[in-house]
Amino acid sequence: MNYQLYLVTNRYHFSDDQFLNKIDQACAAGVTLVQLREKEVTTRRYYELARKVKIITDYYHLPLIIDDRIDICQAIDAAGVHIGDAELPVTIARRILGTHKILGVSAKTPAAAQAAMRAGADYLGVGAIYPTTTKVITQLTSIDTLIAITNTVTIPVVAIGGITDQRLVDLNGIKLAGVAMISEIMQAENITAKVKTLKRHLKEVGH
Ligand code: 3NM
Repeated sequence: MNYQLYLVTNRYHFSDDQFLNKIDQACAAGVTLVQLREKEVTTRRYYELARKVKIITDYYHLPLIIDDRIDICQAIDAAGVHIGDAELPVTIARRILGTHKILGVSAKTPAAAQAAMRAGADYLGVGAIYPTTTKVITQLTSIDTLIAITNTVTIPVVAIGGITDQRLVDLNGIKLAGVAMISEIMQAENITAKVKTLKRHLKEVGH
């Protein structure tokens, strides 16, 4: 798994075609994995969108992670699931998923990160590192806490929340597997140019 530049989706006001097009552009330009993140949609709608997104990620040989929903992940044979505190406990999610699917878990403290790792998480999402304009229930997690988490776990850590191209320099030297972004990529005027710039700057700051 390559977590370097993790695109998390948000549909905003986009039509399905626009939404899928944006994901396609981001994949073509170099994001390394994609998470389909849907809230407040029916199961059928989530499933149909997931199927369409998986056709794109399969084309680019990129893993697709499904936010929250183990059943949707299994229904479309996605690479894995990302869960937070409001979902099933990590051990139960792992038991249902089996060992071949990726299980990502949100963690905001070193203790929670340790617990998630021991319970079977494959990677951790840590945030929100900066205030985010995206509709999400979270709280800020300081850079110091992010560093403490990277120092206490042996699984990959991905930073999320308000991360922009300009802020990548702040993450210089932190043992991250990658960065996850919604608005910086989904809302970019030119997604291809944005993703290419992000990739270049990630390399410059050692990620
Ligand atoms: N999870 P943006 S912050 C989906 O803190 C998500 O766990 C977060 O969106 C967490 O890149 C967040 O637009 C939103 O700030 C990320």
